[in-house]
Amino acid sequence: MRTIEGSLIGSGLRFAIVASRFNELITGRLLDGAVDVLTRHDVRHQDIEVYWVPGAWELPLIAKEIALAGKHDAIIALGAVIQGDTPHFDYVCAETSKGLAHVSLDQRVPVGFGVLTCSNLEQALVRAGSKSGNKGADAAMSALEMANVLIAARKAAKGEEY
Ligand code: INI
Repeated sequence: MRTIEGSLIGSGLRFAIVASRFNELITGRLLDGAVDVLTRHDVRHQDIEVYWVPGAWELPLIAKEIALAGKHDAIIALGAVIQGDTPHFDYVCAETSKGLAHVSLDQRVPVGFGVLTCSNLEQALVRAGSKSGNKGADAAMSALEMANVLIAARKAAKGEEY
């Protein structure tokens, strides 16, 4: 039996974070959480690039552009979509999540999904660094593990040491 898994070692890996300005009170905290996880796992500051977009809807396009450039081992997408009185929320959530999934699968790059989809601001706040942790940090942790497991899987597929 052989097991292929990703370490949580970040040295030498490069990450792009795409964050949306909409609900920046929340997304700023998600960004802090993501950067904190990466740097605590030895990712160098110069190996982290942060891109800002207007809203969650715009995350997939910039994520795709980053993926196509091929300079990063993983992308972390951060956003906060909060329900209003109209179905707008559903469209933004659906297309953002679908778009990011497409980027990941089509471009074969890990995309950490740190997009909150909440009923109200309070729900978002508890997921952005208080009672329910920090989903930006969680997305960064997943991206770190995925970057490493993808490297290992590619080596294993070529019969190399991983
Ligand atoms: N964008 C968000 O990131 N969060 C929201 O809660 C939100 N709401 O509620 O409207 C939102 N809308 C903007 C959208 O992402 C686009 O930026 C906008 O439609 C322009 O393309």
